[in-house]
Amino acid sequence: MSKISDIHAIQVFDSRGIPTISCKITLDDGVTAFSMVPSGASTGTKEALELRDNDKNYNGKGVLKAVSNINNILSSIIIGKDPNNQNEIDNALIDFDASIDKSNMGANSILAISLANSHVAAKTQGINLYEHFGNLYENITGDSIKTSIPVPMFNILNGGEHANNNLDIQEFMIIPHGAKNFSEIMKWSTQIYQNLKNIIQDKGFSSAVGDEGGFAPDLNSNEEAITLIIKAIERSNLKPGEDINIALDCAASEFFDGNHYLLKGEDKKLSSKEFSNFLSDLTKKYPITSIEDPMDENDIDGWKLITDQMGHKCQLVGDDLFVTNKNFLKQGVEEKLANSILIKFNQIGSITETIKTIHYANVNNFKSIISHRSGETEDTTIADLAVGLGVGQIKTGAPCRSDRIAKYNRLLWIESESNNILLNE
Ligand code: 2PG
Ligand code: MG
Repeated sequence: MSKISDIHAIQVFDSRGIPTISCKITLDDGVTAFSMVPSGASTGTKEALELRDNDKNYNGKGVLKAVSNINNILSSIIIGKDPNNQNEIDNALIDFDASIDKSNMGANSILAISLANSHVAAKTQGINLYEHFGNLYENITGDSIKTSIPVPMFNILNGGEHANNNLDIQEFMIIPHGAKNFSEIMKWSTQIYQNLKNIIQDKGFSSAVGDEGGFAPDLNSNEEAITLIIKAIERSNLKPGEDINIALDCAASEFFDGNHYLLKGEDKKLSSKEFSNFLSDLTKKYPITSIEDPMDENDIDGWKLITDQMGHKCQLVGDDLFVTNKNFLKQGVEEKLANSILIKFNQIGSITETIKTIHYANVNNFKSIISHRSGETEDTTIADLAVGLGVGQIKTGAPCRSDRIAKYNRLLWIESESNNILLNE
């Protein structure tokens, strides 16, 4: 078996021009692989710590300390190990860091190694990365998994922290659930995207895009955003509700003042109950089948209330609420908060822990959605993760901008090369 012979990291830049880490692992048989780490803007407070330099360079956002932790400290723990033992490698890094939130070495340093290791392990075995992730799931959890191509949620209108406009809701997404395969999904979503662009321009709004590639016009209300999307679907000769559903990510922690949800764009100040009713009314008028972070991450009573009110008919996704952490998910399962979890590996900081969280969700009938961050790179690992673990859903932005499209293009290749992997139903 080949062993890890070298690890080297450098500082690179993400889709917002902010520093991040890229890591290269070399094996003694000469095989090499790279990783790049993503970064969020609307982050949950309980996420693992992303180590930044906080000095005068790069507005404090440099990651040179984290890079040096890889090159000068963590490499010595990992060199000589068998890359196929992802579990052992991740645990060695986590144990060495020894903090709850990976704040000693930085979750970004640990994840950079964890990701690069999964790539190099797949390469040296001569298998696809998604196959390797499927094998890892079975080895780590003892349960089997069925690979499948995920149905995406395309974020075609951006608001909140991801855009400089007046929309309070962060993401307005389309789910092409009626398509027969992934190629058709891309055909439909790009058509809708282009039609939405024309509709926005015809109304005299700017068609400049936000951080995740969706348009970011100043509209009169959050509801207007949904009506424009419905128009774009119909202009594409597709049927809202039948071919295409709608998903929202409220990222509600960003507009909760401790007591109320403040919809500044439409001058509304709503209690948890009123905001839950506001969302419930939208689901009655439009084919909205998934709502992420409809409540603030600490508004546990609000989460209970909305899960009780809508959990039986709508996917309610905990992102900031669970931060991909099995312990917080456990609390959610026990207290009946949400019914699904958003999975972002940099919230927890390693592949092994990500797999364990997804396994816990599977066992407890929670759905998992693999997700990008608003700060992304050309790294496409999440596409393979979604396929290999067969979770059925992915969100990785609009069908626009290479940092987003790279993941969708990877899924097109997987579909074209593996006839036996079908779209998740
Ligand atoms: C989210 C994500 C990704 P960020 O809230 O779901 O869309 O945004 O990476 O800024 O946390
Ligand atoms: Mg979110």
